[in-house]
Amino acid sequence: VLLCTSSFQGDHSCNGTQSSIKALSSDPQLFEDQFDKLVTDLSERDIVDPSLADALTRLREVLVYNSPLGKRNRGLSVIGSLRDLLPPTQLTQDTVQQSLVVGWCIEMLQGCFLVADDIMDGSVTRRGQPCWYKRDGIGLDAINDSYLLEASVYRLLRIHCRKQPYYVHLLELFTEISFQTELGQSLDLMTAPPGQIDLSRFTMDRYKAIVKYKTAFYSFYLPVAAAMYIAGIESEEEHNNAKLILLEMGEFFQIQDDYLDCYGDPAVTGKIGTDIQDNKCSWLVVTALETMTPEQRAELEACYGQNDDACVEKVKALYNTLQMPKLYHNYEEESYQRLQKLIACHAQNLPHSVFLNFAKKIYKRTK
Ligand code: GPP
Ligand code: MG
Ligand code: MG
Ligand code: MG
Repeated sequence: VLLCTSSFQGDHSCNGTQSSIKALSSDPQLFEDQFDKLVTDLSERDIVDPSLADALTRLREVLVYNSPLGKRNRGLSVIGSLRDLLPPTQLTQDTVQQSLVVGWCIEMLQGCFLVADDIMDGSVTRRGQPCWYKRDGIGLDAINDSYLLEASVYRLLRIHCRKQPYYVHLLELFTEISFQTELGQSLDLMTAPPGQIDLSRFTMDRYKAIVKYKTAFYSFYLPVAAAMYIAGIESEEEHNNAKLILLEMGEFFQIQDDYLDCYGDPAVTGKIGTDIQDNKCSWLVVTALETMTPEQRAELEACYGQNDDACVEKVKALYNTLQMPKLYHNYEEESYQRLQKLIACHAQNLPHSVFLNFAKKIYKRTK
């Protein structure tokens, strides 16, 4: 047995002095402050075998490169949602602490997915730096690093939450949503086989299935559902209401991601688009196909899915001719209105601010 896990002490909370100082900080600051401690938990706590030292150094590097540098919307929305769900008098320091940890678990799960996704998509940069697998000496060893990020999620949940009544709910939530995301990634990949261009595959129905599973569950339902369980809200009906709204938001978020893949500024998004080269079933290609002439379709057929700059430029020129930025902005406005209605009709007992705050962060985003 290499890992000595028998000495897990269960939950730990910070001491009184620290708590009262931290109570003055903003949530993003509290969240930031937590990270180093979690890296220490993951790489030092309860691991006594000195022969693991090199592997633990690697684990630390993987965590530091791949979890804290994103926008942190997912991670921060656990504590954000919890504050909307519980009155301040019912929110203890320990619960705040646990929700920050769960937020980092979501950021680490996201890191696990992104490290793997960048290999599968052949991407070059992420969050303004080389993709992890592109770093010198890393390559496909990044596959194991992606597993390390996933294992980190469950070790943190165990260390910090295992005595809590919601622990099993969180475990089931994280495992089920990971499975859904992996199914979505399968759909994404099999709809984009390299070198096999078949535009008839790119339907809006297939598109919606891909994005619901690969993005919406883990990015939107997961953080809010986690906060609901922490707040003691277990009712299936309440969860289904939240899911309905959050999956709609997630669909919009991935449509934005697809739009930014082509039209975003890599200096702002931190990543260089690959969807055209990768033959992806992107919102742009699906929507463009709905309006183009047979001649334009033939041109697209000849250029899409080619790893060739001139071909990519031809596809982009076609998108411009078809006024894709205008179609996208119309869609964004419509989607925003639809979402406001969904919130009004389906939020029911849940505070609308849970959803409105999330919506505020994503509409009109540029990164
Ligand atoms: C986003 O797709 C979806 C994911 C990152 C989920 C990956 C899931 C796995 C199980 C690995 P994307 O490729 O459009 O994202 P990006 O544009 O950020 O590369
Ligand atoms: Mg990708
Ligand atoms: Mg992908
Ligand atoms: Mg993308």
